[in-house]
Amino acid sequence: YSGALAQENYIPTAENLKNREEFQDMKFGVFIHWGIYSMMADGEWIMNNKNLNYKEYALLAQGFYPSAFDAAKWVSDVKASGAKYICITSRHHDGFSMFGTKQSPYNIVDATPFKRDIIKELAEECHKQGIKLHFYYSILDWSRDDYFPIGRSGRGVGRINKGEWKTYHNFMLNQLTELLTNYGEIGAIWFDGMWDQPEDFDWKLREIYDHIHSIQPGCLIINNHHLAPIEGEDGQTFEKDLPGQNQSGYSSTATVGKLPLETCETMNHTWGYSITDKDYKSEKELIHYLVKAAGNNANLLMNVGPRPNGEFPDIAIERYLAIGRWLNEYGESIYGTRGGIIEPRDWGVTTQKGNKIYVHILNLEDDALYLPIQGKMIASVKQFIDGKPIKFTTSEKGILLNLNSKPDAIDYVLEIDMK
Ligand code: H79
Repeated sequence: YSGALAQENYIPTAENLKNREEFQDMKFGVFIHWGIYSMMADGEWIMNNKNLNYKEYALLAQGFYPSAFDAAKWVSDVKASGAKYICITSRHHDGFSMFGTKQSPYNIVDATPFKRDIIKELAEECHKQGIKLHFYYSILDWSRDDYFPIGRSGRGVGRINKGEWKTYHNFMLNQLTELLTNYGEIGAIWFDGMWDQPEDFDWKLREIYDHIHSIQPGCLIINNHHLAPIEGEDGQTFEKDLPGQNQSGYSSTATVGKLPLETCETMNHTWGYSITDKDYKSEKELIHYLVKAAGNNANLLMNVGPRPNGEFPDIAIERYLAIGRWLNEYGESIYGTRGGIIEPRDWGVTTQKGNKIYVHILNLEDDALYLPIQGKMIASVKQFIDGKPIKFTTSEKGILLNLNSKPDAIDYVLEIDMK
């Protein structure tokens, strides 16, 4: 955005800065992709991928009745996973609002027989059970004529370009007002979809960002644009990437800035519910990704796509509970930590908190490990799980740990107490 506002530096409030620290301390969140697309059971992009006429697609809403939806169950399952926050799709690319909005009848309260504001029920349960709530919000829209011009996606779905960007922009501002006034304290607004327009497109982001901060100054603004942070943002997220890597291929300029970091990932292959995709990452792979995120100084936001009836798929619950059991034992080496003083390695990562360094050994074929930490700085090295001391020898620049045998735990964690 090249307007006058862009010249001014954004100065986050003290509350916002505090929230950034708390956000980083949480380390693990649950992403929820749920919408009327869930009924098609083939991911959240089905309208685009199958070139569905958007008016016919919209009729799906009339059959949306998630009879098993239970916000209390969702939030207690999330808590059992060890996650500290939820980010839910308030409105995805299809343009359907999963909350009770006055800005368009195309929403869960007005367009479905269910008529319940599931975002309201979820917000109340999150506040009650002490889970932070973030809202995913698509900045592009495949249903509205005033989302102009039609971008790279959502073509061929029967839309007419009317060229009323201003009304679309106001629509978003008004919806954000609703999201930030009707549901209590919101931890973050999480934008997605900027890739839909050319890079020089003027989204008037700074107006949107300032609008959000004028309502809830403490609310973090995160935008999944895979660019360097833009003025007004409070965090940086990387879809399917550890910060700075470019495995997803969404960006070749994924500059890692100084803001709190997050990575989001799917357990299977789609974000929205898929009835055919049962290829779930293993418990070990998921825990490794969480640990690697922490070692890269980032949170992990791990997705679930609930069924059309409102339940989390059984495998997703199993995996969340497995992560939760692991965090019950090892959480101290994850929560509240920051990326370690040693850069991520092939064998694993380090995290740190206060005068403690946690060494997370994920893949090591040896029974010894060299760490570039000066021996004279070290008070003790022990196994995290039982406090058993680890012998080491010191060289000029570092220490060589004697592990006795090749580590075989999912994550063999050592605790180094620094002097
Ligand atoms: O909400 C989930 C996905 O639906 C959404 N982000 C996560 C969190 C997402 N949308 N798109 N993508 C992820 C990947 C983007 C692919 C693209 Fe393209 C490749 C955009 C531009 C090039 C496909 C091809 C769409 C336009 C051209």
